[in-house]
Amino acid sequence: MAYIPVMTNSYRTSVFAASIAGSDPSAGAGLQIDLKTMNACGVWGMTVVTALTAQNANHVRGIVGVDPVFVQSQIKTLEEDFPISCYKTGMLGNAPIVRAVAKALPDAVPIVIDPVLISTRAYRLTDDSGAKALVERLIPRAAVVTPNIPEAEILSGITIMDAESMEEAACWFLDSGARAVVLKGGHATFRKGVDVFLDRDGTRLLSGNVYPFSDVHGSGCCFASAITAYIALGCPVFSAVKLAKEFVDMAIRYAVEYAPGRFTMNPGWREHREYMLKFVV
Ligand code: PXL
Repeated sequence: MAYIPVMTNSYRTSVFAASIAGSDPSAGAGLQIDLKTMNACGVWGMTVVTALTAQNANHVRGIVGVDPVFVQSQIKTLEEDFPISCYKTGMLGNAPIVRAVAKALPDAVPIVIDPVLISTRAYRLTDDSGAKALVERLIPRAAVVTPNIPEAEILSGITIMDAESMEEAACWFLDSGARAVVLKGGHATFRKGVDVFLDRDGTRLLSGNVYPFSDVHGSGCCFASAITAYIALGCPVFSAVKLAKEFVDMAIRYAVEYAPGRFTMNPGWREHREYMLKFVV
């Protein structure tokens, strides 16, 4: 029997990031894709569960919210042991959970807020009072907030129908206290695929590739988790957003058709690409 030396890596040398979000058992979105993304981007991802969903590639059949006191306890317990460098919030579900998260999060740590309200298949994931609490309690603390167009419309009350109203909606997030916003252009009927990034230095437009699949499941979760990982690793917010766009572009290019005609993000695109080069080419 051979003696195999093992390289150990002290947890003190790891960089930690945590996602506070709902579970998607199909692993195409929610906590599961967040964890895969953070891992692929080089940080140790952690998860705080806010809700359980019963869902597959086509339907969300049920949602059960976690007791807000227990959500708070999950965050506080992690904080006792781990120097978490950046938090991400996703599906929070309702106002009591949003308030519990706002109370438990430490002041000094950057927070990336993906204001998840509606699923890719149009199921409501956070109710109206939850959306209101998000605006009052969490958006003012965001290092960056990453709404898509329907979410920005619900939160800001601004109808987005052209480039000008999109920039007006982006400004609304800064006026609400966020330090930066990426308003994603994937749902736009004008200037499709162009995101608006806004911080106190002004507006920057970020364009990306447009792919032949529509609504790839988990794209918003994957994007916000990649931003979270890069901020945890020390990137300034705008650089983290640009790197996350590159990561997401590849995760879409290697999207997995996990049910007929249903595509989901592939944060494991690097391994996938290596495998294709080794065995398929
Ligand atoms: O993609 C948004 C999203 C976020 N979080 C959970 C989800 C979904 C979409 O279905 O299920 C738990």
